Amino acid sequence: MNYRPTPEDRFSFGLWTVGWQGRDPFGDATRAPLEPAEAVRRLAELGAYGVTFHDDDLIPFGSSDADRDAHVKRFRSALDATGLVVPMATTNLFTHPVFKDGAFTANDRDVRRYALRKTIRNIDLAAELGARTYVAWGGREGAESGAAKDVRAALDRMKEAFDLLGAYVTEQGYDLRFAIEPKPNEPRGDILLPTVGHALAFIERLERPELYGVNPEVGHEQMAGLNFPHGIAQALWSDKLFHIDLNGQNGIKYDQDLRFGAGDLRSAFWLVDLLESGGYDGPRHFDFKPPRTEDYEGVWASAAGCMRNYLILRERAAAFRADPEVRDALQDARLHELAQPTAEDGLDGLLADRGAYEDFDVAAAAARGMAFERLDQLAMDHLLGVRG
Ligand SMILES: [Mn+2]
Repeated sequence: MNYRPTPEDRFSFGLWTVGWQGRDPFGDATRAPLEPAEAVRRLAELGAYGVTFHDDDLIPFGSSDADRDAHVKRFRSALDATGLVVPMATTNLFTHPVFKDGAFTANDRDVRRYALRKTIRNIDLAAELGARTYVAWGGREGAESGAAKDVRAALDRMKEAFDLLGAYVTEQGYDLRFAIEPKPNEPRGDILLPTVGHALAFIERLERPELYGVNPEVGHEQMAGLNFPHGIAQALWSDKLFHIDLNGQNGIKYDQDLRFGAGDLRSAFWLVDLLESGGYDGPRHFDFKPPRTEDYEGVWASAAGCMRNYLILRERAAAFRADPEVRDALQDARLHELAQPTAEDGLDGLLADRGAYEDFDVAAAAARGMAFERLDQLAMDHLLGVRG
């Protein structure tokens, strides 16, 4: 295997990932700005198929209409020259100080109205560039203190914002769905819709729930100590995995945004196994930050590493599933029983079945081993590359 990515692998990158200059809360930029058109060319050379953007990544905040058109034109020519597509776009509602208390849930009504107009303006551009998914990450929607935010009122405003945006894309006839991106904290002390589960529950309260899904990010769920593949499985089960942000994170700490495969490698293995077998057909989108130690050579090495690790894990997961010994171990672990309904005989059948209770040998069932360790070691052997 050469692990060389091709457009068929559907790898995409945010402009803000390879374009991150390395500015962090403690230090200034370590890299010069990267022209969006240059990012497009380099990503295409590396084998990516798509590029995504926040409005402000492409068009610096405050640009005149003429400058805006020129930026879009340069970007579009780079897309045309390379064949890269724009599967997703999103809005920056967090960098400018006006959003210091949030955007859709800022206490100030004028800020909320401005945030909606800024979003709608970029939705028009997203649709024009052919994007099918519009991500919404509300990094500033939250609080550091108790009384400062009435969370129930804020959720009312959040619902109002998404309902308005859903009405807008419907009225315009855009083929565009929203993907809400959860994150527990950072930059706010606590962010609203902190996990995949919170977002899934919120979506069901919207006027057009079919228009909204989730865009889970590996590191964001892991910052909350959660099992990322489990969250993805529930999103898939709910038909709500509209998009995904792949990266790496080492446990519960600040948002590391490492390249995909760095951080929790076992979790990454199970994630790829799930994405490849679970019916997800969207982009494999990387939302990472090449560490600020790197120059641009390191940036491209980091981007290439994201795709390479995905392809290696995809191969390892396929080998794991194809291994006859794994099939035996899955049998011993009784996965096929979990796939069976518990009471296909219905409630009456269950209540009439003495074997289910009166005659059930509890002690024998309790004594059965589950044989999970052998199964997991086989996965480890495949992941570590010591089997087939
Ligand atoms: Mn992140």
